[in-house]
Amino acid sequence: MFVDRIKLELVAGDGGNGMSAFRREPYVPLGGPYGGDGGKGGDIIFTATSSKSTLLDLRYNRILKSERRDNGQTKKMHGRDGKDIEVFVPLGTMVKDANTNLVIADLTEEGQQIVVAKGGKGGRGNTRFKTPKNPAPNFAEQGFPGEKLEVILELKVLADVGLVGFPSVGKSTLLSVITRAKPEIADYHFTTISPNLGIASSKDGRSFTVADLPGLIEEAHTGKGLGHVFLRHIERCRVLVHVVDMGSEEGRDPVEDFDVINKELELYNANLLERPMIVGANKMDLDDAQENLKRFKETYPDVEVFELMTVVGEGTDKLLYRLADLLDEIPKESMKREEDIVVFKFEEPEEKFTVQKLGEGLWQLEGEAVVRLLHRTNFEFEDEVMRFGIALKRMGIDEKLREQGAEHGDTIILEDIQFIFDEGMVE
Ligand SMILES: Nc1nc2c(ncn2[C@@H]2O[C@H](COP(=O)(O)OP(=O)(O)OP(=O)(O)O)[C@@H](O)[C@H]2O)c(=O)[nH]1
Ligand SMILES: [Mg+2]
Repeated sequence: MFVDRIKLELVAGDGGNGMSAFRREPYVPLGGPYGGDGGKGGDIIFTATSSKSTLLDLRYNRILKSERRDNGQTKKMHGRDGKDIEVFVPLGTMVKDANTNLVIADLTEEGQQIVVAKGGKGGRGNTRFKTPKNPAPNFAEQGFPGEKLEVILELKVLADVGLVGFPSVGKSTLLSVITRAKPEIADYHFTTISPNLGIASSKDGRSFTVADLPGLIEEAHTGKGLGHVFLRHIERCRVLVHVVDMGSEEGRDPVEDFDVINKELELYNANLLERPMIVGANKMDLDDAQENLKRFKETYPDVEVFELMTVVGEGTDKLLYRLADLLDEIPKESMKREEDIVVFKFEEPEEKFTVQKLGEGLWQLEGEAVVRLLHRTNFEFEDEVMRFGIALKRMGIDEKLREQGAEHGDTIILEDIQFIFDEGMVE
């Protein structure tokens, strides 16, 4: 089966904690802070490669986790960084955020890379917090969490040529005679339920990829039949071959068929009709074919038509030449996607705090941001203490304390310090 949509859970490694340590050496009497930074967590990186053509292997490993990282060490030693995970995906893979559906990356070029889930930064060791006011800080930062997200990988078939048309008109048969692909061929509708891809070449050796797409029907653009799922693939083809059952084998009128399918393409994406399209007039061996063809040409005088009897492989050489010529004229760049690509940016997780009642008049305050603030404050200085209080208030901590029933004079514990809840403090 051609896997073209897959959901993955990504968990990037957490950063290591910073170290709080002091220099203790016999002949260094006032040894300063000596703790190193924690290492950075591993990233999860996606890389496009032409050596892969499906997302199949990713099916077996739905959760990808990169390494969490070492803590900082004494002697200012930096913790080792976590190993990155590199995920190889075929050209044309689109990575979307599963929750927002935003496009994170569109990997279309060989070697193109993007960090999709970023590992957490390492916490800073106490060496980094040394200031003239506080030459011996006895604290270090915790490592930051790595990013977690769910993504959807979508592979749009990167085919030069897409075969479109009603079911059972002979698209798969055509693919089977011009490439080595072995798609299922049968006289019932929707034999092809996912696209098949093959490589065709003209007699003078110009090769290109051809995708046989599942049959379209009226209202396909609204999801009828195999609907949207497959119209998606058509968007990426540089040239379309509209296969028509000129023999009218199933009693439909090929002149109408052509119009119905074109409308569906247009309703799905108006740009599709601007794409070069030629007609493969198939089943020319059937009785009504010649007459239908005459009518078809009269109705659509500007459309380029190639007569085919794919079942015996007739008419395909000329078609392949023409396709190779058309493809030569269309630069690959012109097929870049029109939509805006939103490049994903890592943002620090939202900083929050929690307030918990420990006992009568006793509260515990926790949270990454407050701890960071605490570490930045030197309580020996009145103005720093003041600034600390104001910052807590701005973060909404006073309000939260009050909400939970704290009163003026209560004791607040934050890490290893205690302070008094002072309602009188003004900004
Ligand atoms: N008489 C005749 N029959 C053909 C020709 N080409 C294909 N067929 C027959 O048409 C039927 C449908 O062919 P497929 O190639 O499976 O059609 P398809 O367009 O891929 O159909 P879906 O996958 O259902 O969309 C099969 O029974 C083929 O043998 C042809 O040139 N002449
Ligand atoms: Mg088919």
